[in-house]
Amino acid sequence: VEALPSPVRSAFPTGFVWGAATAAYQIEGAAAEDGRTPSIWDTFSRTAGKVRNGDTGDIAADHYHRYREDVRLMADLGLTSYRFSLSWPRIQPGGRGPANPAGLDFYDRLVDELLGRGIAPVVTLYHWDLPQELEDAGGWTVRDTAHRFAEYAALAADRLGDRVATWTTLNEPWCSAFLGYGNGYHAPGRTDHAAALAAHHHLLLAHGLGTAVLRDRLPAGTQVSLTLNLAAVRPLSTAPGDLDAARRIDGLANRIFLDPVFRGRYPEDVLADTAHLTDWSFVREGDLAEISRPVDSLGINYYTPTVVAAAEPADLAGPREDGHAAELSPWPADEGIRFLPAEGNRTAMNWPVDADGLYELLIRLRDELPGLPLLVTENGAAYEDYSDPSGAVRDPERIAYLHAHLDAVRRAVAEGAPVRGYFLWSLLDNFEWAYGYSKRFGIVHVDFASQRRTPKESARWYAEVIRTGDLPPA
Ligand code: GBH
Repeated sequence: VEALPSPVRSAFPTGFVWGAATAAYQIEGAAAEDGRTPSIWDTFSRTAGKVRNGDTGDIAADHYHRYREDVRLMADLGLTSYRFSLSWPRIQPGGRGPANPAGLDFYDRLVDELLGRGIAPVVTLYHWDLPQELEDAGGWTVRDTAHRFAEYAALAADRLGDRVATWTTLNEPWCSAFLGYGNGYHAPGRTDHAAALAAHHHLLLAHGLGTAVLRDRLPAGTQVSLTLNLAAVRPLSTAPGDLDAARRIDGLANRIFLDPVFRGRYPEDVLADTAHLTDWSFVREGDLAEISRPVDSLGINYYTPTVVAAAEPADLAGPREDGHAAELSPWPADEGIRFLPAEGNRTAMNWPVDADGLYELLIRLRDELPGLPLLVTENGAAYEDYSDPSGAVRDPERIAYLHAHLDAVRRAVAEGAPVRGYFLWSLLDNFEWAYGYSKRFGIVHVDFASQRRTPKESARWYAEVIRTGDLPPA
């Protein structure tokens, strides 16, 4: 007799990719070794007042020297894939000229170590560490940086392309543009919304030019992708002002990426909403054709939903619910919009836990981009760890968070969302950007004094999910 199909809620699809993610500046350390030059994050973290406690990525989790041990940890977890980023200033110091062989050697060794343990590498070319020299020449606000990125992509592809089957051009260009150049919470710390919109366009152009280079140089069948931190935008109510606020933020968070990449055009309403900041003359003929080159999948990073409403007149002067001062919004053209916290428990980042937002996003992408494979390239949470006398590191809230979000993925898959895999953020506690080492996202605890790694309870929980291909009873 033929086996009955298993009930839809019982398991993830066969072949589902179980991963964990990291980024170069957040874990590698070795900031001045083997020819690496500073990136904008080295400069930013050395600038007083930018990163909590004056933390830098100089040493981070020392992964540059401990990658073998870290890959062993991944193998112990049963990961089938590992998503990491390449450090541009390690591979191409200064962002121009020939490759630095010593920098490429590191990734070569890492890739071989992963493959030797049956773990598929997923490479992100750009996770925010622009070579400082390129920032000095204008950074992402100038067009040339997109061309420099394509050149860097070629150097990486030529060395690693024979063994890396999945490539992502950019991680979260929203953050690079709007936190980097809009409110300055991230490197390079500029605060100019017109510059942020130019940066946004040049990042997308870099994605398109980089995609062309990868297609050209990589073996047929290599997957090329882009990772976006799309927002699950919800209006506070169905009042027209709240609905309009949701339309505008959906435009600036989602459609400003999805329309150019997948439809070859910028959304008219976003162009109109931002017309007082820029005339968009940085968009040249042919750019949108470049930007909309086909990709093989879309990566989505999701942490918490975005709830918006029309601002009451009194709100316009006061501090925002999300803690940002009104004058320091990352969003260009968000005048008159109020950001509110979603319901739900808060993580250590103060981000509300709301797994339905992930489900909603995956269903939306199922409907709007039919047939495009999706990857959850980041999802996870920062919490305090509790050590018990046996030395175990307990993190029950993280387990609850992961359970709820993986259940959301499973529900979306059962309803036809083509989600091919899930990468947990993060494998290791690491340098959490403007929060330095004060926030821990890892399922493996890192003692930053001794660099000792201790898998948390969430790591054992995740290993069991991977082993069974299913979630345990809640
Ligand atoms: C990701 O960024 C990064 O890819 C990763 O490197 C990082 O460590 C991880 O997540 C955890 O932070 O309050 O107006 O800025 C996620 C960054 C956080 C950006 C939430 C958008 C909400 C909008 N996102 N943020 S706002």
